[in-house]
Amino acid sequence: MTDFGIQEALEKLGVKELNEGSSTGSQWFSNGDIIESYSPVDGKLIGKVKTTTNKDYETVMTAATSAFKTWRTMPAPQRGEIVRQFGEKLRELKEPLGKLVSYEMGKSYQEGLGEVQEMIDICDFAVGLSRQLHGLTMHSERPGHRMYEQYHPLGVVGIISAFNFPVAVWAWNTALAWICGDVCVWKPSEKTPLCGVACQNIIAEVLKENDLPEGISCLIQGDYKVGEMMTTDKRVPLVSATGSTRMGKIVAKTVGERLGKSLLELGGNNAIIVTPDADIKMTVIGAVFGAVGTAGQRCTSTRRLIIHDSIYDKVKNALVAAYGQLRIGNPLDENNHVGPLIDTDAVDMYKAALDKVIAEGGNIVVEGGVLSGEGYESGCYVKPAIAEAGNYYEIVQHETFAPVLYLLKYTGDVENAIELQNGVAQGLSSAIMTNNLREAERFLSHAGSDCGIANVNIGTSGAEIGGAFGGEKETGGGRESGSDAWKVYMRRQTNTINYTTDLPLAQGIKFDL
Ligand code: UN1
Repeated sequence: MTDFGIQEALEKLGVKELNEGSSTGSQWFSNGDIIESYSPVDGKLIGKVKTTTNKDYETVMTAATSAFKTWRTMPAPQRGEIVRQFGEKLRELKEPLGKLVSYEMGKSYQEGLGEVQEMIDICDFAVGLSRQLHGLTMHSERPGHRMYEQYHPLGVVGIISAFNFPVAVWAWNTALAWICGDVCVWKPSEKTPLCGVACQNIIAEVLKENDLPEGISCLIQGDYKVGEMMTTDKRVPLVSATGSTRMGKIVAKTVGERLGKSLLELGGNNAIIVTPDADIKMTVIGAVFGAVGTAGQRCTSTRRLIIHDSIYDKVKNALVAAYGQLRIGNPLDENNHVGPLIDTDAVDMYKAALDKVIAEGGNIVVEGGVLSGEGYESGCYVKPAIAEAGNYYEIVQHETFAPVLYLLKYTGDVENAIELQNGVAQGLSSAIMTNNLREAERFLSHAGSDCGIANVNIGTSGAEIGGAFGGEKETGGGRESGSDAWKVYMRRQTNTINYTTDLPLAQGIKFDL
């Protein structure tokens, strides 16, 4: 059987020798317990890494804090040049890295490549931004005074990322943090540690070629206990964390207790509203990709479809027909649409969700189930399922990280659909399918969607890096990636300069000596 070029990809990324070893960066070594990374694609062991101990963490932090002293004094456009070189290396290694993402995480090879493309895009964005870290000037109330504000680097930025975007989310954070003058310490998901090693190898080479300290980019490995080393550490002024709402609440509390900053990208419960004026063909493509792409494991995956009763059966039938065409199997084989879930725990959660929706009164319209037999040996392949449900069901209110789509019906005005769409605890991504201008504008208005992302005539997933990415309510409120998301990686300083020989006080206060 072909290995789809996996061994070659691992070699190109310098990840292969890890079958024996324990590297978590080319400069330092971890000494903790071993994490074995098994592929959900075929259940095989890909490699091992050692987790970061408290002592290792101190080594990393010493490297990071000392690197910050060099890095922050380099002009931002020169830091941009380093990020440009990193983007170039990613272009060269796009295929092997996309392949590793696909093999270690389980998303389709196309989506693996797409993820590396997001990394390249954010590098390009950051390079341009490195000449645009603009502050403001304002007029002082005092004569002969100048007042302005500027942005300075923060320090060490801690990044905790999730398995579902094992490389891109790190790049969204680091590319911006680096041009802002920060250094980064990254804890990738313990489910995708080798993607972390591959990325570290790439940036370490760029830093070495430029005679810069590797501490500018550091890697630590392990589960939440290793993450806690950063969340409790005063030397880490900003912790950017992507993952479950449960995890985010713990991070926010721990970082908040020491008055640090946290940037949270947590769960979504994303819906598409389908109005009577929707283009059904576009709706089906958007909904199916949103629900089954990445096997339903994106924060932006479509979990709910809110369909007007006048077109409900038509949309439902079109969806059932489309689901009938889906090919489930090895994600490296480009003939397949849906790959495996990340692990068998995720499969158990998927099964529990289907049981729960039935128990709560739901009606299954596309049957789920776990696949077995040839090609499905890892036990992680499941059938995408569709259930008719009520928005108030406990399970519908909950984010299940799997390809389970709930169909909800609305009657009357689009307001009723918007109410259902907003009627969950999460607030990440949302969409409306309509050719009716009034409905679209109402959805986008202040009385419309309460999510961080609101789309018209596209699905909920597949956001571009140019916009700020993130959501409200239990999604955590953070914004990453494009627009002015860079500001969170810097500290703002207001400066007032007196160029006279008098010292007038603000607010006209007199203080004569
Ligand atoms: C995530 O699911 O954690 O819009 C991020 C998207 C991707 C990012 C998703 N560009 O689906």
